[in-house]
Amino acid sequence: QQNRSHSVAILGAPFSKGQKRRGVEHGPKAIRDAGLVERLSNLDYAVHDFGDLTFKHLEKDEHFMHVPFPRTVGRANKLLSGAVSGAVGAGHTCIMLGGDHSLAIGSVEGHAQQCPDLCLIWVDAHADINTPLTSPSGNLHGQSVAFLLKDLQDKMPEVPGFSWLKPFLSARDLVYIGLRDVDPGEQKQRPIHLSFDIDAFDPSLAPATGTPVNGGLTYREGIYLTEEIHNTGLLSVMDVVEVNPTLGATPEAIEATTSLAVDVVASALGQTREGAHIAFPNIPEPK
Ligand code: HAR
Ligand code: MN
Ligand code: MN
Ligand code: MN
Repeated sequence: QQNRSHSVAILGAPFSKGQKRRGVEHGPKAIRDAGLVERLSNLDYAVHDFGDLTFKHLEKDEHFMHVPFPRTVGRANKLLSGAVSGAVGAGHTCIMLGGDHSLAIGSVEGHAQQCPDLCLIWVDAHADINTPLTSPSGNLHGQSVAFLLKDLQDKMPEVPGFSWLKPFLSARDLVYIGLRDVDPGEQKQRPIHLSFDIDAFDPSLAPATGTPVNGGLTYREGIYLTEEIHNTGLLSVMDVVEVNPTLGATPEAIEATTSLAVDVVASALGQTREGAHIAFPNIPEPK
């Protein structure tokens, strides 16, 4: 468990300009209100909540091709990158609460400043690997991976707002999910960046999100994934994105989504479904 830190940094990123539906900027507050800090403290982490970053909306920010808010998104990610780099550099495991998934650009880039050998696990209903030329929507949250990959460099135009970013990730550093049989000698001990889009779950479990797609992960599948990532001992940074508390049809739908977000973070940080971290001091005996 060599990469495991006992201190966790929480970074809120209330940002929604990587897509067109408002509300996902309330994700950090909604996930905190669902009890995240208490749950992680109960797992014996020293939890440092750094609060929310403050993002500027730039007044003059024309579309680039059909991509809206390129400079605003680029600048937000530059700011986030510095914050993630600082948190990882200070020795924390970092939990970034979005916000929309365009934020993974800055989160992964800041992580890579400290851990150039990181690998990226992308849990999502979507691949988010469109370029501005292939994107059907123009939305940058569907393009995050394309900004990171060296392999796509000659397919990427220069997007205003992103001149600070040089692609650094190889396609072989990225998995979407699914490895099932790896020999011990094939395993690489690398810091893991887990980018978790809540819409990977089935909409019946995570309804409060902007682009739900039927046929998603079950609770068991999603939590199994985060449990296994915890068991590697290599989790370094985790993004939780696309929780939109204004999109639930009922308070129950919103609560289901936010408490699921807390569950995936707690599980990635070692909470077991058996409740092994809550010891029962002594089992009462009948008189
Ligand atoms: N593939 C579509 C696009 O690029 C939809 C992307 C959508 N949404 C996200 N990202 N939540 O995972 O516009
Ligand atoms: Mn996504
Ligand atoms: Mn998605
Ligand atoms: Mn553990």
